[in-house]
Amino acid sequence: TDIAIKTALLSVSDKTGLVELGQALAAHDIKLISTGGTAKLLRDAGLAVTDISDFTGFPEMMDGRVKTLHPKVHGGLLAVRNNPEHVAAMKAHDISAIDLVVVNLYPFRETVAKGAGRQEVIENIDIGGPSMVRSAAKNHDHVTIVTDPKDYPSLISELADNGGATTLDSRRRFAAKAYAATAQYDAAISAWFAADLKEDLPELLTVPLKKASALRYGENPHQKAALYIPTLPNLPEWPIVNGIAQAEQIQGKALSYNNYGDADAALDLISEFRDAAPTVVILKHANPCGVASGDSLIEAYKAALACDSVSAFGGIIAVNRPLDGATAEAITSIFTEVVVAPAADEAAKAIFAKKKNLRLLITGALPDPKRNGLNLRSIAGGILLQSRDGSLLDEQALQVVTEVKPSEQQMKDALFAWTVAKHVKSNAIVYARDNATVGIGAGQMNRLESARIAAWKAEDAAKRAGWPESRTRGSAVASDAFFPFADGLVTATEAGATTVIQPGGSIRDQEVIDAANKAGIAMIFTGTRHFRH
Ligand code: 93A
Repeated sequence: TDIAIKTALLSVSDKTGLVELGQALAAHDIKLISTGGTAKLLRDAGLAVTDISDFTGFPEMMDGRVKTLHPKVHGGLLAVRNNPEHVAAMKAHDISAIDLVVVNLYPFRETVAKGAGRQEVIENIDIGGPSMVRSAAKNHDHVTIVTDPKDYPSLISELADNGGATTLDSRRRFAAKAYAATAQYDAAISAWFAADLKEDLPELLTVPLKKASALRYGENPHQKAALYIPTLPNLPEWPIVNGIAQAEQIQGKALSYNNYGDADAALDLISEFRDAAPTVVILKHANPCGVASGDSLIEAYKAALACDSVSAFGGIIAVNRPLDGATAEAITSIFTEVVVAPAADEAAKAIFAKKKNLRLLITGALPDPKRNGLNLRSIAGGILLQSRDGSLLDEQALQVVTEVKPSEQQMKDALFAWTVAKHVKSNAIVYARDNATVGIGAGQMNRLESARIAAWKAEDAAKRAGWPESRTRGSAVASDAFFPFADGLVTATEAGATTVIQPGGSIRDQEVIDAANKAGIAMIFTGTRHFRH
């Protein structure tokens, strides 16, 4: 099953390592055939090359659109060498065998990414290249196909060790990689069409994904897991952003499956504060357990921690400013799993260096919270796809529905609570005061219980800290969806909330408004809900 290479066809856009490969092939007396630019480079390096037009007997034509699309090429690739009929056909039509194909394709993705116009993008859809890749890969019993310059060294050493021949095992591996490459290539083209046609959710979802790293395990140790990242061109509808998957890990153990999910949720929330005062998010199990803004990161961290210092143990932290030494010092005073920051100064890095397990992720500039995007979720037998919840507030839609109007600070607190509530699992109730959350109720099956839990947690925090009263007194409370009954709102007012922000839209809205008026508090309707399941 070892096949000695006698003839090689080289046609590459990325010319990295080409000359070294050509020299290695020539050293085995392998005949080289090449297309225009590739042939020129090999020839300039002093190698003997047959032009593809001499091989096919046809000129390269139509701006290079037709170079290798010829029966002499595809017959030479597809012929089964030990099939008498195939051999007879080769003889009859003067087709000679091609044993090795080295191809990489027109840079379609890169052309889209650099913002090229439609015509240039279309011209960079490679046709002849993928055709050769597919022909050679199909016939891997006889033909070797290499599509990635990173594989040249292993090909060169295999030929050296194996007397100029390749093994079936390596031809199969190269073939599998080759089909993955053409599949990704076509998926990128299809995604570009969907974006060009302004299809938010395309007819056929083709997101080419590449395994970026194997994870130790999934949500639990008995589950397998890996991180895949899209290899799409940068499209307005599906923009590639500085996400957690792209963040640079400065130190600490490898990220786990759960770390990725939590760090992503933390980054998503801190991004809402991209243009705000210094802000810190503390998060556990995809839910924030403290968020605060302040005059400095350290102040914001202390205020965020005060919301729920118990849950913060083993938490994920995200900040919206370059991390400084003082904040790093405070963070390391309790066990923390992951810290996500746009940047970190030397002092902060030095402090973290002492905590070997702490993972520090540097994201660069925080992504735009309002950006387009897609959310995927798998269900048994399918995948649910939705556009990202990029909206936050339509200031025009805000409506004060009570006799009492919120003060400026109450409005500020209400909007702060609303922003955080968007990132809390439903049913979400968030109390906030003085630019900090003071009680968060997450993930309950009814809204009343989320309101109770949040108030209870605030009370518990006050007891622990020795404050005279719960900080829900005088707070604003946000609900991610409307109150279906007045009871949730009553619980919040009993806890001392003086402002409520919620979408509105329940058939019992009037009941809820009446309860707010009776309690003498202000209520704001946003007109938008933010379920997060
Ligand atoms: O325009 S094509 O789709 N038509 C072809 O027949 C063809 N054959 C090879 N593109 C074609 N190629 C591509 O040309 C290869 O995939 C490779 O990317 C590129 C190499 O061209 P050159 O050797 O002139 O730089």
